[in-house]
Amino acid sequence: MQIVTTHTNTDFDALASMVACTSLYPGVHGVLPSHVMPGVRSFLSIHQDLLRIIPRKGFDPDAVTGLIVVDTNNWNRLDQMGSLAGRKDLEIISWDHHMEGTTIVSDTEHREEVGASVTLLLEEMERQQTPFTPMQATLFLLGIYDDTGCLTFSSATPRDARMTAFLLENGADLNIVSAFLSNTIDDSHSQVFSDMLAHATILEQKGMKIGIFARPVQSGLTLLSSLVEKFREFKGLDVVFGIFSTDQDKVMVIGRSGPAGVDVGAVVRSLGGGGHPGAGSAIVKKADPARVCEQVTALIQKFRQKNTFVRDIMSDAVRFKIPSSLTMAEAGDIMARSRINGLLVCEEDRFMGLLPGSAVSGAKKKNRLSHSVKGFIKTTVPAVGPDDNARTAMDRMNQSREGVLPVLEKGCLAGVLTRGGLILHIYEI
Ligand SMILES: [Mn+2]
Repeated sequence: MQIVTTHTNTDFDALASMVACTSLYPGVHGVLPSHVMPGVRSFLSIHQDLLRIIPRKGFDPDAVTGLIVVDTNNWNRLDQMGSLAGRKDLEIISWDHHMEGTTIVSDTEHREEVGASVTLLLEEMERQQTPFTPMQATLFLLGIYDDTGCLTFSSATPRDARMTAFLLENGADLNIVSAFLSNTIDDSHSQVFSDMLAHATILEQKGMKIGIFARPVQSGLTLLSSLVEKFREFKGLDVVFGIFSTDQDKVMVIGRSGPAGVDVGAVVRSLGGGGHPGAGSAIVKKADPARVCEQVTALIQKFRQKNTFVRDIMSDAVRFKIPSSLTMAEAGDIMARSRINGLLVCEEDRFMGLLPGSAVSGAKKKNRLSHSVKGFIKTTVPAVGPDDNARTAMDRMNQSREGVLPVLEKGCLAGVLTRGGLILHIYEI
């Protein structure tokens, strides 16, 4: 018997990939792990009879002659399939988008860095013109959306978007998709979330905002990972780690990070788990929660994403810098000529303040163009230091009306950061 199986805590990408395999490989049966995510559970409660899937419970691995593994490449993440690991006669095919932590050696490997495993399978199905139903299209789309945050995570690729279009062209139902993706939380999860709000430690290190929450929780909570993600969004953090202890010797570590945070996958792999740069988890057995918390804190330092500092993206202030001896008329000329909306006024190198374009038009109206710029400068303006990171610069830029941030070092003008310069950085042009 040839089977396809996937990781425990099965998510929609894993289920969708299994179902795609049952279409792509005739006669293959899906073997579903005992623990599946709640959204997947409720999807299955309605659709199970339409899928060629049997439960893990009561299934005999000895009957397996061919194995397809989807959405993982690690024996430990399968539901008790370890007995197959040493079988030399077994042909193994894998379809996966996890690039690290491989323990399953397969005969045929389809492994590429895309947002969802099912994307790889869908490309193959499109190529082979494998037929599928609108219900399956809907499940496949749930798989892509679940793993890519509806194509918003940085792990999403154009290939995932292309397959999204392919599925929408072939009957995927967005109403059903959104119904299953919205995972409202029950009272016991709400309790954990309010605990997080009250007790999480929030740190700011070199411009990276980190949240760490380490508390015991009751067992059986299945949506802890969405709580961690919701908490990150809610508090506007770069990275959040939830360290949940359910009993004395088992600690669950769940991490979520934005692009300016850490490589969560690398952190949790160091703890024996798995994941991507943006999301991952690990279960540490026989562990002291306080010790795990220390480990996570150290790993955050080790695997933080490369940071860009203001000094890397600032430009020379020469176009923006004027001496305080100029008149408003002279300053107005410079602004018009250079098409800039804010000048940085200095005495020697000492930064005095910013002269906004609006001050020049105001002076013109009131016939004060012959006055010195000194009386018109704004002395308290948003500014950055060369060692601030790009994220801080972005926050400050939000506060700047002129789109010009002076870069100050000990009160002196070290450079300038413009809106345009920041855009070039964000889009890596
Ligand atoms: Mn996946």
